[in-house]
Amino acid sequence: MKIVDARVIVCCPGRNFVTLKLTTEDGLTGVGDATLNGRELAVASYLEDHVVPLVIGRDARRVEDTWHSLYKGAYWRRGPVTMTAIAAVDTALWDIAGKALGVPVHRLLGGRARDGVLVYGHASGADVDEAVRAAERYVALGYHAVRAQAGVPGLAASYGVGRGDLSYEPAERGLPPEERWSTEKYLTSVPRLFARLREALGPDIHLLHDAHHRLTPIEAARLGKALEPYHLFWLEDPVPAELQDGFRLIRQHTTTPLAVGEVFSSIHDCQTLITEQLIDYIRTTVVHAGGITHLRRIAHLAELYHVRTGSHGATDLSPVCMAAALHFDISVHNFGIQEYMRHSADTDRVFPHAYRFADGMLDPGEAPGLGVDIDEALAAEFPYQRAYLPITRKLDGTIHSW
Ligand code: KDG
Ligand code: MG
Repeated sequence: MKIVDARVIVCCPGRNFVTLKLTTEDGLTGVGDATLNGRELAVASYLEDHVVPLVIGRDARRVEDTWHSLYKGAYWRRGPVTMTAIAAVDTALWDIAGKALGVPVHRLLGGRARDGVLVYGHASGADVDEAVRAAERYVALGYHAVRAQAGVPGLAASYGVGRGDLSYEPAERGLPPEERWSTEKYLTSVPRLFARLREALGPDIHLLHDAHHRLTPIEAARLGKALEPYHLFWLEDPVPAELQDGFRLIRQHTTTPLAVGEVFSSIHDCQTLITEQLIDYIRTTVVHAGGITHLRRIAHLAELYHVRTGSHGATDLSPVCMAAALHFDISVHNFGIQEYMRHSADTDRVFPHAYRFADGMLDPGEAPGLGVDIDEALAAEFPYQRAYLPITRKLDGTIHSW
């Protein structure tokens, strides 16, 4: 089953997406997400210039062999650009494998291990009142888990705070906007938000929060302790994870569960955090961590250490990634939760998909393959637009992690 065509499609139905589409000699097609927010064209070039010539003529059935050939064959290993490109090929091959056998991909991954995929939505507001109202809207929509972010008094813009609807999109057209940050103001405001949320929503709704890599370990420890009375499902990205020793310090101080990994691209990025049980949830996802093949390896390692999965699922991961994530989520034993930010109506039209939301859960469906496609004619109506994520500075002008 030779691959005879490989196309890289870049489109912007509200935000930029890069999609790889493979076609086999018998006319089967498979799609893979290759979107790396703010650096999209680097992955498109990696695929077009270096990977497409390698996959044409390969046997589409050799998923594992293709993964290792692209990983080991490049000599230069890991990194988000490389691993996103490999993920796109891997995802498309799993899609083809399912279609060739007439079964959904989750059947090839061991079948359904649960009834549905628990997801969390994004509630945010300019202040605590608005964020609480947004969380109540999610609960009314049937969500059992809600991530909450609120504007920090004294700061003009805050990470995770959207523009009044149910979605949040940080990438801005043109050059990156700059935001200001104060750790002191943030640490004072977050416990107030969660006190109000527990009061409003009661004890059963799962509450999550993303610190977005902005704290030092001792600051994160203070936040984790302050949030203990509100029993969060997780505190995400408390510190930048390059220095993983920081997590040991946080762990010594708080029982608030920790999640990390959306910027990781390889099992080697998570190995210490998992094997030393320094985290509770690993957030690597299909598109940025080498595809379904590599994500399963990470999940199987994590299973041995009581670490569960919680894949990244922001709007910059296309519906192709979301579909692949759901086949993984429903089949892997140590699944924890899946992030679910609803895509725009235009994005949903460009990427028709079989997955459906009901009662706080997503289901990947039973369509052969991944159950997702790209409407290329429609995609062509939404050409690429330069866009960047914001840059953050402290109040005195020093650059800080966004
Ligand atoms: O591209 C960056 C976003 O995906 C990221 O900021 C979203 O942190 C995020 C999350 O948890 O969804
Ligand atoms: Mg995050």
